[in-house]
Amino acid sequence: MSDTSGLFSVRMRAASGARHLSGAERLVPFPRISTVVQKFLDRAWSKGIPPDEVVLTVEPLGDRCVHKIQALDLLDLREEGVSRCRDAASGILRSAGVAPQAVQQAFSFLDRGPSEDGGAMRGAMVMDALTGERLEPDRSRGVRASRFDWSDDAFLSLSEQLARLGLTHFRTHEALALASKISFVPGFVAELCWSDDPDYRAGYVASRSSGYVRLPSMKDLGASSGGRAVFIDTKQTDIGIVTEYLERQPVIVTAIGKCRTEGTGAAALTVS
Ligand code: WAQ
Ligand code: MG
Repeated sequence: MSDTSGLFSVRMRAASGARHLSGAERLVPFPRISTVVQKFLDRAWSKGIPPDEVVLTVEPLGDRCVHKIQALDLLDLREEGVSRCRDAASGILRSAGVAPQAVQQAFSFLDRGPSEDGGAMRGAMVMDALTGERLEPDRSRGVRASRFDWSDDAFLSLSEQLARLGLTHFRTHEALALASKISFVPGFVAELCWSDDPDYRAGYVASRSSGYVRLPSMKDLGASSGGRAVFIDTKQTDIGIVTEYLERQPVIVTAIGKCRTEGTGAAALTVS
């Protein structure tokens, strides 16, 4: 082992047959790898369904430069009920420049299960923000963002801020890092996400102008469909550039944005 000073990308994905069950992602120095791997293994087996394959990858970043970014601001929008949450999400996506038909397409794919067989994908859909056309070459896998993490300091401040808002689930921390990386994709317009886990109903929409807007009920309890849609402006970028950035560009979130909450009433939300 010659170089233990640099960072390593540690990744996990668990599957049962062709079905994606879970995945996770960290960027850590060498001495932390074994702890992270243990946590990932626990996580792979913590789902209701035991995986029949778990793939762990440990990869040095080498000399590739790491982008340091600030997290998106987080707004916890305490909207009630699936239809109000979805209306708020659609409004924010449209204000960010996603055409109504593209918004509608994304919702219907996420409701149905965006993979070709109607299940969850490992990665995200990448959609033309104007037409809703899906651009990812493999429509069963999607494009999986990788090589990102919080810095220790930023993670601590975030945990403090989110705890004040009553948000303590690891998914919120992970999703905010991922959404922040995605928001720096060249030609990025907006993102829509909710979990494919039947017992996790929260989701979010994100754009550079709205920040990360968390919504508590994007689907009914027990529904196992979900996923991510990344909307891009195809005049500014293409799927090759987007995929390279999402999969390969190392990103550390070193600073947090503002974190706040707002009661019901999407109309009160101003998105510039
Ligand atoms: N890159 C691209 N797409 C991904 C990635 C990734 N690294 N990880 C997950 N996905 C896609 C994939 O299609 C999954 O099926 C889908 O997203 C959902 O992933 O503030 O937990 O890990 O509390 O189930 C929203 C957080 C939680 C709301 C999202 O997603 C909050 C969540 P999950
Ligand atoms: Mg999941």
